[in-house]
Amino acid sequence: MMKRLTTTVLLGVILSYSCLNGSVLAEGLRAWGSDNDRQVNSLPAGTDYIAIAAGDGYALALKRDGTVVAWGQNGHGQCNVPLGAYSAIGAGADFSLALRIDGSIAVWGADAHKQVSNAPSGSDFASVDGGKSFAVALRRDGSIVAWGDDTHGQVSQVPTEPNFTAITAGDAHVVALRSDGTLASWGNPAATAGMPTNGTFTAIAAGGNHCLALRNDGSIAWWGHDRYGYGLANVPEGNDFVGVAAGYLHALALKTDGSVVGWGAGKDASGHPNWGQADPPEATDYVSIACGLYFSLALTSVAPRVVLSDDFDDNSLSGSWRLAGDDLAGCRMEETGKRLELTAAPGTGRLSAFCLSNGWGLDATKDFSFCVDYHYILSAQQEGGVAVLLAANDSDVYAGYLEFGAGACASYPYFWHEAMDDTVRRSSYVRRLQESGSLYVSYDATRNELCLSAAGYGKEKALVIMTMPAWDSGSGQVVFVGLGGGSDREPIDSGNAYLDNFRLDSGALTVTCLTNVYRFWSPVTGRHFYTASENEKTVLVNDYSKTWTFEGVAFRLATAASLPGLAPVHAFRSMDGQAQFYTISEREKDRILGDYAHVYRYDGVAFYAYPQGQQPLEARPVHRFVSLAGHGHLYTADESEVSTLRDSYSQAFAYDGIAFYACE
Ligand SMILES: [Ca+2]
Ligand SMILES: [Ca+2]
Repeated sequence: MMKRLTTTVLLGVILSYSCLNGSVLAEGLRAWGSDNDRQVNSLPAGTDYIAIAAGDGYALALKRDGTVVAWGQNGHGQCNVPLGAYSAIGAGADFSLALRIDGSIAVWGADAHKQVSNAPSGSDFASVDGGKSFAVALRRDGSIVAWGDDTHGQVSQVPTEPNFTAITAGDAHVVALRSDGTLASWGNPAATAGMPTNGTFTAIAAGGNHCLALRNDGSIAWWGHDRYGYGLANVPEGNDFVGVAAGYLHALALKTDGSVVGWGAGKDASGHPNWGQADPPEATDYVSIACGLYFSLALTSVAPRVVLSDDFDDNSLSGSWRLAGDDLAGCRMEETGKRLELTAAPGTGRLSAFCLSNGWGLDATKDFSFCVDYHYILSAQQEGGVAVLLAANDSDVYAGYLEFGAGACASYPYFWHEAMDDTVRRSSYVRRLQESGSLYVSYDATRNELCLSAAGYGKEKALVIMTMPAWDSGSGQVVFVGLGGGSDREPIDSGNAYLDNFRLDSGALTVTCLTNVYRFWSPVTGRHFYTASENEKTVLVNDYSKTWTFEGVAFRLATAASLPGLAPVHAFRSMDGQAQFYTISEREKDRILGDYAHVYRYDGVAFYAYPQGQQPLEARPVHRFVSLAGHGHLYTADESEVSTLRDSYSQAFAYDGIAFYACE
């Protein structure tokens, strides 16, 4: 087997994404091709990656906070990232490079040609890359330095001029880009032969024995040697490319639409060295690309977290809301006529009804903004109005709340707001001219400034500016949203008062209806057992401790489908009651109901979690393993347990992938 180098580079690939207000674009990892060293299937979790680099059988990723993670082949310690904060990374065949935030170079891993121990000192470096057994670095002044193996002059033939803007190392050669857009390459003559000498280029990549460059018209140039005839010269045509990457025997290009094409070895997966490394998963969320020896790696954009909105059009209240109020019989708020309508029967005293956020709240340590359309018809007979509500406590909204809305009394229509906390009650009225419009609520957490408006978000448009009321809240920094209104003794007819098109435009949602899922292990049967029931947990701990060892909280899941993206997790139990099985996949559920009805009985929806692809940024993957000794399934959100099981217990447990994403 040819164990040669590979390298990768991704260069200045900047795509623009439109994201929803206030959301931060995060980037995740995707890999494909050979998984011999688990470089593909053991990708680090999480998002917030800003750069990637791929070595022979391992890879590096840089996070926004300056940490570097490494995974895959670690025979030379290339994955043992030294502690520190970094600003750039590069991968050699089996050694790693990174720039510390002070601009100095860190190198670790294989050192056969002193590619680690001979790294230059100084703190004026802008980028680094590794070849098979040598490395190259670009200084901030545009000059280049190389060290390590010099068999092909890849170190000694470095141009001395200081006008380079990018470097990339192949097996035993280097491609560099000058500030005027021209190319330079040196080292292994076979790999550098045929370099274009005309034209202007914007990106470069160096592979095993070949090179790639992106012309400023968006097309791709290739040169070098296709040693084993894998069709490296078959570069894709077109002028819509924004990035290139080169592996040992394959190549990738990133297109303006966020898709990736591959060519060379591994277009299909029909045997060595065809591992599918040049066959990227079809998607348009690619941000940048890198090639390893027989695998490929990419940064992908992660959709901004789902923002809650509701047009109230289907005439049934979604799981995001629940009805509340002091007299729902006399005064109703219901989704009907494609809106959230308030009606009231003639009654005595003040009646109110509202839809309250069901199991979600807004994190008031961060900014938030939301709006809702209103309509309240002018009528001399009616008193009351429609309102948005912020509450401190979702089980007792009257413990502390703020209401802001539109209403009318016998003489005139008005906006009002009312803040309630322990001791102070404030009300104020402002005349309004329109019977229909929008209510806007926005909060600036830094200034602790809450703006209430009928004209838009922010201080400039506010009717009322106030600090967040000092509620004595049981929920910490979470506030709950309500939509509703009320009547003061007078009937409200259908169509006279309603709210519509709720939209959360920014803000962090907090799931508030979470439950602990406890895990037990039986030394008798070797099985794991999960329960969200405090009673069951207490009974097992107190009365069955010989049979069941308590292992603590496994993860925390939602008890209601309170947020967009949450889906039911179905529970099954074996006929003898000993084995449990959970799935979020409706298809898997149906298959078990159909094909395994003699093994499992359906226990219903146990809780709610996120299926892969719908999870918010902070959700935690729950991994599923199956016991090879027939002891059922194991679920864990503990990444170190996942590693231990995969590294040391692969004879006992087979990894079954991510089952679902837990809220915490
Ligand atoms: Ca509507
Ligand atoms: Ca609805």
